[in-house]
Amino acid sequence: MKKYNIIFYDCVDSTNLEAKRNSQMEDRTVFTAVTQTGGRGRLGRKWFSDENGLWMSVLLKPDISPAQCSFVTLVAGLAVCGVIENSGIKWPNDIVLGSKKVCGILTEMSSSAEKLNYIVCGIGINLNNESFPDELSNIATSLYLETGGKTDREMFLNRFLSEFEFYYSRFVENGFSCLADEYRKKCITLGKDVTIIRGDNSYPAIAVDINENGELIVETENGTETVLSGEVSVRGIFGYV
Ligand code: BT5
Repeated sequence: MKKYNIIFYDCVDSTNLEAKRNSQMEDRTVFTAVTQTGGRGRLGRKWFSDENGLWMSVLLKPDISPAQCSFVTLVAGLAVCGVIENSGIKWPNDIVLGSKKVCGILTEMSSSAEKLNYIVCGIGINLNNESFPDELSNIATSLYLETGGKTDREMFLNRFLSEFEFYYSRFVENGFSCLADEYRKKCITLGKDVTIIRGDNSYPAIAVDINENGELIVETENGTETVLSGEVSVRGIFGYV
């Protein structure tokens, strides 16, 4: 396996920000912290990051186009699912255990014109939380809450990196299409009634497929639509999943 250079911190604002501040470092450098004071989700949302989880960001410098960057979220999702038995992927970036979110992924990139400078793939996994703040208790779960066992952070990190390298190297060499079938199998969104939320506008749809570009295909009353990641939120009609 290619070597990952891992940097451990007690506390940072956000491991994604720390990775971006150190983007001159080598490909496959991992920034991980026990706690984050400003953990970030997508679209400026907050990510709850106390001392019970694994918060990490992987700095990557692949020879791919900026347009392919969003695949890295899907690749990381497959890797997390490889470590957490019985978990599934809520397209595109949540890992679900039971019926709640155990992990979120935030992939960011820097590019100039057609050239990718770097990707930072941030992954947050709730490991040993015995409870969550009220506002998250309907959405969030931890490995401990679902399995009853406590998980060693470093052991999980090493297992994750070996799964990540497995999927990531295949993606960089052959493109996402070679992983699309496996992603479909893990994707719990497929076959579900969902609500597509585009800004202020929301409407019902049925999620029917993930295409070779990693996009979600939905059926709406106006026909078939392709949904790009980052463009919309997808919610099950009966709740989070
Ligand atoms: C995400 O955003 O799910 C991406 C989360 C990425 C976190 C990692 S941790 C390491 C790295 N450093 C960072 O600063 N970030 C990355 P999104 O899909 O926007 O979901 C955010 C929503 O998830 C919030 O609005 C809450 O509803 C919920 N949430 C917040 N903290 C949570 C937690 N610990 N577990 C489960 N759900 C949470």
